[in-house]
Amino acid sequence: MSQATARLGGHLVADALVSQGVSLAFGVPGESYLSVLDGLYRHADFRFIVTRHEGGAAFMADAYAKLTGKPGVCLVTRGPGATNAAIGIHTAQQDSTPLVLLVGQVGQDVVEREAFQEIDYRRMFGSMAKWVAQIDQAERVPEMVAHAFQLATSGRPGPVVLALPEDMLAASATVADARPHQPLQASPSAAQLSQLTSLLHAARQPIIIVGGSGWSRQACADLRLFAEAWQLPVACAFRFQDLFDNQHPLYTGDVGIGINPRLAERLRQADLVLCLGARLGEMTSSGYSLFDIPIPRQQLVHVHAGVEELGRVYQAALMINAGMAEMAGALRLIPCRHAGYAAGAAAARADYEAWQGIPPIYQGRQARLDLWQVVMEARQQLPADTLVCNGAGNFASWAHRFWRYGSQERGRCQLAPTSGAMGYGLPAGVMASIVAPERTVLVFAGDGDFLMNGQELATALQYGGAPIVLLFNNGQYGTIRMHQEKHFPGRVYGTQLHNPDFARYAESFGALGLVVETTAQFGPALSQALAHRQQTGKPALIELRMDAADLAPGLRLAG
Ligand SMILES: Cc1ncc(C[n+]2csc(CCOP(=O)(O)OP(=O)(O)O)c2C)c(N)n1
Ligand SMILES: [Mg+2]
Repeated sequence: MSQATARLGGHLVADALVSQGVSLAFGVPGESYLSVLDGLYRHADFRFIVTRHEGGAAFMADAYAKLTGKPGVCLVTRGPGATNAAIGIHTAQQDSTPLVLLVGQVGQDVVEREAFQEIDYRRMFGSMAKWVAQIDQAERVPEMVAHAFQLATSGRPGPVVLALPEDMLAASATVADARPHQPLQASPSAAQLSQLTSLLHAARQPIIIVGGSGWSRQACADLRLFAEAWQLPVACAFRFQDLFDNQHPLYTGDVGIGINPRLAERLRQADLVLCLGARLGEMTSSGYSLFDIPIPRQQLVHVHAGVEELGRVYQAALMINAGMAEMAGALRLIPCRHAGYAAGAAAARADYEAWQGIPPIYQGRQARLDLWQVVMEARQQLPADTLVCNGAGNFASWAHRFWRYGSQERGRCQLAPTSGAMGYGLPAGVMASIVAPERTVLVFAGDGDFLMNGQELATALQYGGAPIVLLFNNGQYGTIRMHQEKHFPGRVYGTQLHNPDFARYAESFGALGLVVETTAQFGPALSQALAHRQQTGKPALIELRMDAADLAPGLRLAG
C-alpha cells in the first residue's frame, strides 16, 4: 500500500498485518472493528476464517501457530468477544504459542465510564499475555503491530493482545509501513556446550525430555541425529509427543498425566536429565515429584527459550537460554566418543512397548467396545503422519498412551493444549484440515469436550475442512466422575450428561455421522469415514458408544 497517502486507522491495522507476513486470520466480526475488516477487504489474498464462537477462533489461531510455526492471529470484538476468546490466550500462554489477538475497544472519548462492552484489557489479560497494549494513535499502528509480532515470536513465544479504540480506527494518518518482524532466539555458548559434553561423558543413565514450542522440522531432525549418535532415550513432554518419532527405537513415551510408572522411575533413577524446551511444570514433573526442589538429585540440564523459566522451580546443574533450532543444531555437532548407553535405551523402549499393550481394563475380559482395539485399528488404517488433535478428558489418554505419533520432521502430528482446555480438539482439527487439506486429521473428543465447540463443524463445512472426529461418548464428564469415585466413592454429583444424537447432529451440518457400538463395527466405520472424506471433501464423526464404566485404560468401575 502507498505510504505517502493518508490511511484510515483500520486500514493501517490490516496493512500492518500483511506487512508482518500474515495471510490468514480467525475471528468473529464485530461493529467495533469494521474498518479493520474493510482494510482486509482490500487484500484479495488475505483469508479471514469466520468461526461460530471466539473460543473456537482463538483455539484455531493457537493451533495454526503450532501447525505452521507462524504466529496465529485472531480478531474479535470488544467485551463479550474478548471474554470468549480468553481461553485461547490462556492456552497460548501455557503452550508458549505465538499468538496476536486484536480486539475492539471503546473510543478514548468515553473510556473509563464502563461504556458499552468496555473492558480494561491490560488488567484482564495482564497475567496471561506477554504484552497487552492499546494503540491510541493511528500513526503508531505500524510500530505497535510490528512490536506485537516481534514479542510474540521471540524468546519464549506467547500471546500478545492489542486493543483498538474505535476513534483510532476511524482516524487517518500518513505513515510508512514497518518491516516484517524478525523472531529472535538466544544461542548456547561454547562454554555451555563444553560443560554439557563433559556431563554427557560422565553420565551412566542419561535421558532426554523434549517439549515446548519453537521446534522446526530441522531442529527435530538435529535432535534425532544427536540422540542417535549418543544412543540417548528420548521422552516427550505432555502434549508434545510429535517432537520425536514414536516408532523410533529411542522413543520411550510421554511425560504427562498418566505417565508410564516405569518411565517415571527411569527419570527418578537417571543421573543426567537433559530437558530440551519443556517448561518442567506440573505436568512434566508428575506434580513436582520427579525432581527434588530446588536442587534435583539428578544432574539436570535445562534448556529453554525463556530466560525467566530457567531456575524458576529447579536449580539445574546447567541452565542454557537458547532457542530450540539453535540448541539442536549445536547438539548435533557435539562429537560422541561414548558408546555405553545403548542397553539403557533398549530397556526404556521395552518399557514403552509393554505400556502400549492390552491395558488392565481389557485383560481377561471380552469388552463390547474395546477402545484399545479401536486405537490399534486406527493405527492400521491411517497414515503415519496423521495429525491427531484433542481437547481435555480421559478419552485423550487413549490417544496419548496408545497412538504412535509421527515426527514433526515431516510436519506437526499433534495439536493439543497443555492447559487441559476442553473443546480444543475440534477447532484445531477444523483449522488443520482447512490449512493443510492434504493431511489426514483425526480429532479425539469426549462427549463433554466435543460440545464445548461442536458448532465449529459449521466452519469446517463453510471452508472445506474435513477432519474425522472420534467421539468417545460415555454420557458423563468421565474424568471428574473418576476423581469423584476416588475421593467420594459412589457419590456421583454434577458429572452426568444427557446427550444429543451426535451422528444426527453431525449430519445436520452436512458431515457424515456414524455410530459404533461394538469393536467389530469400528474398522468398517473408519473406512467409510475415510472414503467419504476422499470422495466428498467433507468431515465425518464416529460416535463411539462406550461403556461408561471404562473410566480410563487402567480403571474400570466395578459392578
Ligand atoms: C474448559 C474446561 N472446563 C472444565 C474442565 C474440567 N474438566 C476436565 S476433564 C472434564 C470432563 C471431560 O469430559 P468428556 O469430554 O466427556 O471426557 P471424559 O472424561 O468423559 O472422557 C472436565 C469437566 C476443563 N479441563 N476445561
Ligand atoms: Mg465423557
